[in-house]
Amino acid sequence: MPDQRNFYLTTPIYYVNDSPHIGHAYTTLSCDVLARFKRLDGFDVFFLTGTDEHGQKVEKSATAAGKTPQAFTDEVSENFRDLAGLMNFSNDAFIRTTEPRHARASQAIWSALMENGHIYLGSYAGWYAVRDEAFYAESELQTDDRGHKIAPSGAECEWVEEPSYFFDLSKWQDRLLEFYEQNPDFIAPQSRRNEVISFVKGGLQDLSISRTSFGWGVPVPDDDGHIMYVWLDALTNYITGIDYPDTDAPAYRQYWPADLHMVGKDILRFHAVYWPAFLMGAGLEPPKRVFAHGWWTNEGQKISKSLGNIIDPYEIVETYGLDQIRYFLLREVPFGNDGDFSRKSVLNRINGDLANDLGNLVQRVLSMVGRYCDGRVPAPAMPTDDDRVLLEQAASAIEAIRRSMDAQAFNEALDTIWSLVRAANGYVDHQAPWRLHKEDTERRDTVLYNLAETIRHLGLYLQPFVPDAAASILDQLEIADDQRDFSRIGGGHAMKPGTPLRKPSAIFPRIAAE
Ligand code: ME8
Repeated sequence: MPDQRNFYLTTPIYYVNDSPHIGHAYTTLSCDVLARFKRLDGFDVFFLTGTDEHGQKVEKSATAAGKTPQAFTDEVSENFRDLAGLMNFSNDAFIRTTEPRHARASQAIWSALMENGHIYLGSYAGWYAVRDEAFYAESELQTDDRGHKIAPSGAECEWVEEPSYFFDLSKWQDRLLEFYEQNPDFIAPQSRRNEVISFVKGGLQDLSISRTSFGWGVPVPDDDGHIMYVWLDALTNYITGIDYPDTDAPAYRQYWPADLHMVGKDILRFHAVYWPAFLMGAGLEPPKRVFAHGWWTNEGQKISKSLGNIIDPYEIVETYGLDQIRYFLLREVPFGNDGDFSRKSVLNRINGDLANDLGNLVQRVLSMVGRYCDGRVPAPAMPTDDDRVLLEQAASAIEAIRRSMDAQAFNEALDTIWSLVRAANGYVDHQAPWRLHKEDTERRDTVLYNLAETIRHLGLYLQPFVPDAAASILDQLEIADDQRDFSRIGGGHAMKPGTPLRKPSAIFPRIAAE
């Protein structure tokens, strides 16, 4: 079944008016880990990220910067490309919504919706929040003490009255509910799925999908006076990236429907309600799954530009190290929940999980191999029950990890890996190779061999999460680059006794408290 081995996943495309911060890094990181995992597991992966460059918000930021929107977006979209370099993201492509191919795709989906009778011309009179690029019903808003209307997200709304094209969203309630019913895994986590279902059950209103009061967007086909609503344009990036409107293109045929759209909980409604309706309306298949993850706060406070507490990925990577930050972000909170970034918890994770548990294990074992075994992989003799239990845990961990990754439970996958780290540390203490060195060198070699094999498995499993550290572990075991995918798990691919190893080097040094 060759087509079962494809995996297409996407990040949101980020608004270029903001500098990249920890929230953007987090979403793309979660996709990066999954993309790396799937590649190692034999999938043909397409991992797309990019920037959302149209709309009123970006136009306003360009004006404030004294630049044309095009010059402004050319410049600032680079910041998001650079983030991928900083964070070691392995995206296969980077899409910008100002590319000509994207205007073509957006106009094509518009025309398909028009032909299928889902778009009509009317006029919009209602509330709009530029910050969210979203329309709100009066009933959703609160009035602040200055008399301004405030959206549930906290964004200020303005009154908009203009001619507008509408998408007939009100007609989609039953079809969407039926779709959610038939595809119980479409929205995750479960609590978010319930939220979306009750929102749709509450009734849907037709959606304004064009604007006339400014010009920075994709022109509506056959009507120069309108540009497309930025969310219709933005969502379409997921199919532009695989060559829509050419639905016969190899990329489109191979990768659509997408396996996963990863998003923050703030933009779930767009992805789980509007997007499948647009796609079905245009005669296209909806994606397989949308996962809405939680929100990071900074030392307990909401992260916002106005509070001046944005966490800069460059600063934290510089201070703590890249793999350390990647590990912290994925380990600290059950994926899907909100999380708090606190320097104290970062240090605890680094010094506890990484330095004490994992780093010490690798360092201890490899130094003993260096000292006792002349720096060569020792030869094992007959295994005991303890040996079999450890090696079996090492080899079978992949099944639990795979299940967790397929559920986007990244923290659970790391839990499974750390159970193996703990088992290996327990085995070292219990078997005491330093004692065997004096009493029974054959047994000593067997124990160190089993530990090296366990560390090889740890190195393999850790690759998606902490790619540099995992590469260093596998390098230190002299595992060739083409021996690092998950088909190498288990005893059939075990290390060859006698292989000379290099002098061990530390992977996760402790960090002193600030
Ligand atoms: O919404 N914690 O772009 P955006 C966790 N262009 N994640 C966070 C976060 C935080 N504090 N802050 C931001 C847009 N994010 C649209 C998307 S997609 C077709 C168009 C992440 O730049 C999270 O993934 O405002 C959130 O959904 C996304 O950044 C919003 O990015």
